[in-house]
Amino acid sequence: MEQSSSSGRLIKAPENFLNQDGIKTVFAEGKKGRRDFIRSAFAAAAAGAAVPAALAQGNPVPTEGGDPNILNLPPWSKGLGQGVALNDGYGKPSQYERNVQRRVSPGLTQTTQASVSFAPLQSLFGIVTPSGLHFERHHQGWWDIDPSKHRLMINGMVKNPKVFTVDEIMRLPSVSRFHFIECGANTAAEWGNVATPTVQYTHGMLSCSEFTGVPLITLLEMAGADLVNGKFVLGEGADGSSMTRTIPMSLIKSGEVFVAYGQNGEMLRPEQGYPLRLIVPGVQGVSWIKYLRRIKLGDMPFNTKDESDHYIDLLPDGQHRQYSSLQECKSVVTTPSGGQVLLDTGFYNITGLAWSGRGKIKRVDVSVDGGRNWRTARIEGSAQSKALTRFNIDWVWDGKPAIVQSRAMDETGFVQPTYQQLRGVRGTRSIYHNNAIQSWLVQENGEVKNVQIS
Ligand SMILES: Nc1nc2c(c(=O)[nH]1)N[C@H]1C(S)=C(S)[C@@H](COP(=O)(O)O)O[C@H]1N2
Ligand SMILES: [Mo]
Repeated sequence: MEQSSSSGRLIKAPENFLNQDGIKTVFAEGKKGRRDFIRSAFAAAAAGAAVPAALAQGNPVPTEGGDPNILNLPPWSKGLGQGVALNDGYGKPSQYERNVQRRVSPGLTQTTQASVSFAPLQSLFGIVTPSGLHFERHHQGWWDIDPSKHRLMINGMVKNPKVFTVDEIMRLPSVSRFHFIECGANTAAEWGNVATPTVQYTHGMLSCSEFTGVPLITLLEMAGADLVNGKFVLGEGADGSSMTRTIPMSLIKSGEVFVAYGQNGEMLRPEQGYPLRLIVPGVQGVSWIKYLRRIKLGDMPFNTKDESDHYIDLLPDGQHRQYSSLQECKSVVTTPSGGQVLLDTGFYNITGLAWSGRGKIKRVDVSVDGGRNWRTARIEGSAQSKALTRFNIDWVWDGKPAIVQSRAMDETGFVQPTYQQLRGVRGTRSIYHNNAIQSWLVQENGEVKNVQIS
């Protein structure tokens, strides 16, 4: 296990979150002085008081004989640092953060090459997924397409079929919006009581970025679309997967769906569909067509392979549910989560993410006793529609086993279900759209495990 970079963060040391095998993590520093300090803090927190400012700021606490990190002047205080970090013209994270990685699940069967990588949700703050850590799902591999050779065609029920170059699209009025993307198969293994070890593998087919692009309705109008009879569009990708999906005009007319070229302030990453990708807020990832090359307007759903054979839900009565595209209200605690270790009792900040394909997150409740009692968490900043929403809540761990859960509610009043409620409607044979409440068991020895409780 790598040692902490001693950043002074008392509650967690993200640089320690994942060791080489990506499972075990360290959660807090175990130094005696700090322990005592935290102890006095949790009495206050338990009484409902605010966390003392010194703890919140992570002030160093003297150790016996003096802290060598204070007494000895480090090299970086004495010498000349490096020149500008040009590298190859693009900055990189600290070497001490190299365990924060996308990972390929050991539990997934691989064919010739890996086709899914999971985002390290346990190591991320706020709501934005750094572009280099965005999850990936490729049905036929990814490409770095030369934008000068890429075209987007608009055809079907339009008066003037049009072909756009990337430059032409970038001249049009643009929007920039934060949205989450979640693969419909996120959390799929948990249907079968598999209990994947970490939140990276249970929920890591989820990311959130600020995307920039042009509303699809603008392009359709430029092509003279029949907005009366045209009810659905087909989106098609340029990669070998022939990824095609039906998107209802209701989402497009509202201006919500857009053709993106930007992601987190720069051009899309190749893995995310450079140079053009469809953004379909609130809808499962598969409809967010990467390498977008065609939009066809029609008057009925297209019933393509990726919506007739795949991405359908087998219900308890044996019927398949089709076009269940919306990602329902869901949340997960990312700290503490599976694979992490609490090294001591005392104060912890429970934190996590909530999101809903129906709009804004209104409230997130957190339980530390397996759902018997709930407290309402603080929502960080103002919740944005169909974007990840960060929540935090104070917790003082008394060293006894605890089951940590979060339950989100969106602005429509939809409440995230328990496994029992979800299975009551959906049965147990589904793959997609598992939005049940996740439980993390904190054991007496501080180890955190994925458990399912009904
Ligand atoms: N052209 C194309 N678009 C695609 C895919 C693909 O394989 N090819 N995969 C889809 C699926 S199933 C998901 S979940 C998301 C994944 O997006 P990401 O790789 O940017 O995370 O892209 C969707 N769009
Ligand atoms: Mo997906």
